[in-house]
Amino acid sequence: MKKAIITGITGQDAAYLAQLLLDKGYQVYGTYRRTSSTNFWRIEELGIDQHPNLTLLEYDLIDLSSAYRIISEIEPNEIYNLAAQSFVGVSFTQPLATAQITGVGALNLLEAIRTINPKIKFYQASTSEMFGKVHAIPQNEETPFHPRSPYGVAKVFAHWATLNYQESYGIFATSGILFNHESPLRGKEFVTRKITDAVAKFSLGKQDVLELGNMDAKRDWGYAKEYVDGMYRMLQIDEPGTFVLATNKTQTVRDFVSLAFQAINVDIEWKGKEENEIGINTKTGKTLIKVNPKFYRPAEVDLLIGDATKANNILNWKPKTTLKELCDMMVKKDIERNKNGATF
Ligand code: NDP
Ligand code: GDR
Repeated sequence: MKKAIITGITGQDAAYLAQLLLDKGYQVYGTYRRTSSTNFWRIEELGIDQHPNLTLLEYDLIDLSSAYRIISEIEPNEIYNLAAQSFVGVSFTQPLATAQITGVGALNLLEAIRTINPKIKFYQASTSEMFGKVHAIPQNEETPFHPRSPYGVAKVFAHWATLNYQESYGIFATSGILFNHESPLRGKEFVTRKITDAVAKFSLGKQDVLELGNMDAKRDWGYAKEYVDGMYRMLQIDEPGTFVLATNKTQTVRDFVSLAFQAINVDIEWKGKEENEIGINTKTGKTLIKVNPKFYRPAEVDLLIGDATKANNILNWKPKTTLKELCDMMVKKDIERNKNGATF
């Protein structure tokens, strides 16, 4: 039986990846950091929290000694490093913590692998945020990095550390440069879920106005469940490498809002510009969306659109779910949760 460690089991991707690996017969070790109220709602929703082959372990990415401990105790075949301080906005207010967790955290694991067993395969959760300022469209494995946030900077460090351990020590260390991927398990601080949760609340008469930041940002949004399958595939081939996963389509935040309201049969008309922009219900004339500059970031990533040709050719990976299908799925789930009084 293959053994895999997945860091960040309380997060979106780790929950889906754990489900996928359990289905494939793996023994899965999901790590979480100790907090006063650890929340396992995602693995509970997927119905895998009591799975006999899933073990949950305390582990903080910044604690090198714990990396040694878990790797020597478990002797895994594969490690998927999905834990991170992953919210770009927060990285501007907590840049040092982000550097430690998101950047050095990956190096801690690589260093433990190098000394304990260099045969362990390692997956690093890299990101399209590393591309940052637009230098090429669409972005692929050859596009230069120009990160625009402390989060992006920390991820570039972790990405190069991964490649460096691959080149220096022959470790099977792979970096997946994933573009935004969403799902009903997305955290509410991220814009898609913030929107679908608000739309659900509107439909139930629980919210009047939704405040957002930059409406013009363009993102390449895919479905998280399909992206974790890409991660798995990256560790099953003969050689380590770097792979972009993306849909090759891009939409603005404004487009996503319109799509989410369409899911409850409300059409939005947009008026004004930048901080004066509002979104109005075409039937009632009521203002549903306002811009609040408090959600703006000191530097923004304006446009992301990825080219996943390499992943398609080598991994036979292709995204299937459209943004409309994804958005409908998220709104539907949020309506159900809000009806049931769920807080997550
Ligand atoms: P989430 O924010 O949902 O999950 C992040 C996880 O990291 C949580 O389990 C969190 O724990 C954990 N974590 C945070 N700090 C620490 C720490 N110090 N020690 C141990 N664990 C910690 O992220 P996603 O599932 O969306 O993303 C998975 C990975 O992929 C992340 O590394 C992210 O940066 C990256 N990524 C994500 C993309 C996306 O669109 N989703 C795109 C590209 C890359 P807690 O619950 O306690 O906060
Ligand atoms: P991102 O995701 O920064 O791309 O990082 P997020 O959903 O936070 O922002 C996407 C875009 O929407 C704009 N925006 C808002 N964002 C949030 N969170 N809240 C708002 O109210 C709001 N209004 C507008 C943002 O400015 C931005 O342009 C995600 C994370 O999952 C990272 O970990 C991952 O690496 C990248 O995707 C790829």
